[in-house]
Amino acid sequence: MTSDGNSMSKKVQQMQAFFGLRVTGKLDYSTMDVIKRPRCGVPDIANYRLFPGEPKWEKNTLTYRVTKYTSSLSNAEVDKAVEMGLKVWSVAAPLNFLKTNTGEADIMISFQSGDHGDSYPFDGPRGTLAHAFAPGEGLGGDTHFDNAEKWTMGMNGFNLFTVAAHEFGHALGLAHSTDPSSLMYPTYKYQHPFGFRLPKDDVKGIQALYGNNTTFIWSRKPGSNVPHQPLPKPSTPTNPDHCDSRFSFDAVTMLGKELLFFKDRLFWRRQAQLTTSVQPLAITTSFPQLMSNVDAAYEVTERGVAYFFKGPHYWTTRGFQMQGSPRSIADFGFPRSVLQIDAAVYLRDEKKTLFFVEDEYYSYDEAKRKMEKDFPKSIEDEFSGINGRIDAAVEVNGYIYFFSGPKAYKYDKEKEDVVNIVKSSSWVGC
Ligand code: TQI
Ligand code: CA
Ligand code: ZN
Ligand code: ZN
Repeated sequence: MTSDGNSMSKKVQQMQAFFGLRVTGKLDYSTMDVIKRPRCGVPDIANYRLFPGEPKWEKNTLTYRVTKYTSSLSNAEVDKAVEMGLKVWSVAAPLNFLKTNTGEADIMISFQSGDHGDSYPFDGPRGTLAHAFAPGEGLGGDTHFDNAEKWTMGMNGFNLFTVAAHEFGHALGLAHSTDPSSLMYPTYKYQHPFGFRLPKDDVKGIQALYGNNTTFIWSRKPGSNVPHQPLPKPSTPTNPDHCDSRFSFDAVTMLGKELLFFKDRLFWRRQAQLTTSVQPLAITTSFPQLMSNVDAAYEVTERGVAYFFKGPHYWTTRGFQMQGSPRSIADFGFPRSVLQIDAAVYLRDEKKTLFFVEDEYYSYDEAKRKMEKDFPKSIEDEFSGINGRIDAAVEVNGYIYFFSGPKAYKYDKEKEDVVNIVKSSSWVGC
């Protein structure tokens, strides 16, 4: 259980405390009961363990906050290690993590020395490295790191990403695994943060608690290299697959006072302020020229003109009225290499349209009708909290909503950060 193998009794005590057992420091029957597990070599046997009572979070979006940093690393390094340690879990299960800098977060993270008020004092260098509380109110989910350790971003000392990823497993409800290749196996082994893939056993564990995420709709644009799997058949006729938690959009735009959502051959229209359930229509009923699979759309409110993008072409409309024939997206000043746009959003105050192409974006000055110089820029660098490809984007009440796979991010331009994440499908009444 320990990083250095000594102080067995202390470890037993600690484990007993974590499992809510009587703290004796001795390996009695009830303690053995908790740790013993069939260790058979049969493949495909799950080795992960949950905590007694199987505590888990009853919501998918959790907040976290680092309240006390360490002198071993810069705050930015700690933030990065924490973000990456959480991401390990959010790519495996439908979980979202939102960073906050104020108030009470679900997962309060801090570096602590010795006694720190939770009756699990730290023990100086080595021995206990960190601990996390299982999901729940108050201390639940909170994660403490022993400030006496030499925390590093590399291979020397203790790698913060490695320990954080393990602790967050506990904070989400996973106990230790008996699979030596798992992240939740109780032996420290340096894990390289970049390109880290959560071992199978840990994936099984987190999905046992939160269900499975799905990787497949993340990039479903034509030309994307991810193979398409059909969505599973809806279980009831009144539960069409746009209510599937994996549902994503192709394009979203305002059109007059309405919001339009496009997906394959369908679109939904709803009032911006209402969240009543809406029925999809065939795109051909309103925009016969577009047919299906719209890549991006935006409206320049003041002009009353909207633009729809599909491959290297775009169409112009006034409301639902199509204007003329399709033109080339080269009109906007894109480099020749851009043959398709992922998403577009018109920013009303700035009078600029942002175009998202793979992991970069362009800014188009609608007043000058000119692409701005110094673009493209990296989406990840400029929009904190947004990563991966963007499917669709729209501005409503001054917030930018980014749709990326099954997730919709509410982005606050002033705070320069994501302030909420919901399921994309919730925008069409699911
Ligand atoms: N801290 C223990 C841990 O998080 C706390 C602990 C001991 C515990 N027994 C437990 C938590 C039983 C839940 C259930 O595992 S630790 C590793 C290791 C530690 C150990 O400081 O010993 C890591 C912290 F062993 F996996 F490397 C992080 Cl990664
Ligand atoms: Ca220690
Ligand atoms: Zn603590
Ligand atoms: Zn552990």
